Formats: sequence, C-alpha cells, structure tokens
Amino acid sequence: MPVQDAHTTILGLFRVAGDGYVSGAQISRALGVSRTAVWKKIEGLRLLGYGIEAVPSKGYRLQDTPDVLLPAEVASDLGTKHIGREVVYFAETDSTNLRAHELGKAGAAEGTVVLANSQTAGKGRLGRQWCSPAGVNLYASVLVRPPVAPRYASQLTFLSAAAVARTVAGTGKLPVTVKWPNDVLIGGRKVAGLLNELDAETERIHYLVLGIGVNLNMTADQFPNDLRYPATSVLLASGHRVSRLDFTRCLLRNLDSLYGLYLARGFGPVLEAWQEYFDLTGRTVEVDYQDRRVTGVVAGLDGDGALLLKLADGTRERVLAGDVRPLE
Ligand code: BT5
Repeated sequence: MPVQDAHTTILGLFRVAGDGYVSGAQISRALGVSRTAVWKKIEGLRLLGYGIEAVPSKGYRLQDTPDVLLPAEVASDLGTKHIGREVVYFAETDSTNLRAHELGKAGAAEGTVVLANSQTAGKGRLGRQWCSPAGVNLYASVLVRPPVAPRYASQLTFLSAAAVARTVAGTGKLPVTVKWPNDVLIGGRKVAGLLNELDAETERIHYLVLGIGVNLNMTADQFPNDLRYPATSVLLASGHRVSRLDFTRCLLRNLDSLYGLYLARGFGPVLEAWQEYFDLTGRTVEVDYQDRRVTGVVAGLDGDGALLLKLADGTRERVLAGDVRPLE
C-alpha cells in the first residue's frame, strides 16, 4: 500500500476513535502489515507534524494535527462531484498555476487541484507577483475543462470569486465583498486574488486553470510594503487563525457546487452567487482602462457580467475589462 494511503487509513481510524486510543493490532489489521511496520508508519506521520501518543497497553492516540495540506487529508470524504478528486501537493513550488498547466497539457482529469505550502514565484495578473510565504496561506490551482467556447472563459472568474467569497464569509462574521470582476475583500482590503489562465483553440477550451491565493493566517509583517491595494488576511481581520485544511476542503466544496450549477444551468446562478457579495451598485466608481479613465455610477451588471456605468453626461458605458475603484 502506498505510504499516503496508509496514512489516510490510520488518520481515518483516529478520526473514528475521537479522543480514544486505536490499538496497534487494529491498525495492523486495517493495513495488512506487521506491528513493526505500523510503528514505522506512525513515525512517518510524526515526521509530518502529527502529535501521536503511544501507550503500550492501549495503543496510539492522536493529540495534535498539523495544519498541512496532505492530498489524502484534503481529498478524504470530500463528497464532491467534479472538483478535488485528484489533489497534488508541493511543499514548495514556483507557481501552482505553472504546475497545473503542465498537468493540463499532460491530460490531467477535470477537477485536479494543485496546492502548495509556499510559492517562490507566485503569479499575479499582468506579470505582477503574488507574495506567497510558507505555512500560512492557501495557494491553489484548479483545473477545469468546461464544454464552452473560449469567449465564455471569464465566467469562470466570477465562479471562483463567488466560491472564495462564500468560503471566506463562512469563517466568521466578516464584511466580505467582491471587487469587479475578481479579488475578494474584507472591509475593503484585499484578502484573495484570482488568476485564471486559459489554454484553448478558437472554438474549444482545452482547459482553464483557476488560480486562487487566499491570505489566511498571514501576519502584518509578512506583507510586502509596496502593495497596489490595501491588503489583509482572515487572521488580521477576525483575530482568529483558520485551519488551512478546513478552509481548503470547504472551498473545494463551494467550487464544486457552483461548477455543478454552471454545467447544468449556465452562468445565471453563478452570477447570482457572485452578486451576493457585490456592493458597488449605486456607487460612484472610477474605471482605469489601459489608455483612459472614466467616472460613473454603477447601474448594475448585464447577463454577461459586464459592469454597466451611467456617466455624468447621461450616457451609458459597458465595461468588460478594467480596474475599478469606488470613489466614496
Ligand atoms: C492577483 O493579481 O490578485 C492574482 C493572484 C493569484 C495568486 C494565486 S496563488 C495560487 C495561484 N498560483 C499563482 O502563481 N498565482 C495564483 P493582481 O490583481 O495582479 O494583484 C497582484 C498585486 O497584489 C501585486 O502587485 C501586489 O501589489 C499585491 N499583492 C501581492 N501579494 C499579495 C498578497 N498575498 N495579498 C494581497 N495583495 C498582494
């Protein structure tokens, strides 16, 4: 049995036992290996950071679970239909999006998730960088193969933003909003960034990589000084640490249910879910295009998710891409 499967089996027995002990005999039966081999597997889990007490007459008891994102732990009993059936984990990598592209080109299944403990070259949009310190945040890339034309790829940005916003909101009573069209904010500060990348031919998407970075337990001194927007983490905003494992599992479930809706009923329900966190309707915003800037009042969104602005001269403008900033 591969080491990871053995670890999953043992952790499963601990989960069932709760605060109680699991005997060496029980584990050896479940794994089909000798008691000495059981001891080695327990040592392996200890090396990963699990605190396991061993009492000769009783067996083993789990005292402490590290906040690591082992694929087996992330994927076990996830109950999802599309997302997270395959989970790949790196202690360190340059960018989970680059790893996901490799997997996508090699034919990896839809729903494959790449996770990293840290990134040495985390990517933002337009060549910018995403600060990715080890052990505190979530860095994930999710591979999907939606059966839609490439021109609809931006709909998936709303999908991942809605899933992230829902998951962050689920960690506590936090003022979570989405910034059009991506970025998730708490109290106006950026807590998550999204980078979706497409591999397609004219009429067909090969795959999309949904890149998701969420600041979970990052402390103030871990942020770079020259941020484009004010930023925060769930810890800074709420005062509470979040389990990266629990958050990741919850996010994958939220992504899965929205993706299921998207496949069954199209973009409508996804945009609706996203709009629960959109608070700019009726507000005056400034939109920065590459070459010009306009100011207007947000009238709402159209069915494609484009931002509808009413300008001072009474004309309307439909914004498909640009940097949007509320003015008041
Ligand atoms: C984004 O870009 O917001 C997309 C970030 C996507 C990151 C994920 S992590 C997993 C996956 N793998 C990757 O390699 N990337 C994805 P953008 O809107 O361009 O914002 C980038 C800007 O945000 C930077 O120029 C900084 O000013 C700021 N920034 C950098 N790190 C940050 C952080 N951890 N939290 C908040 N702001 C940050």
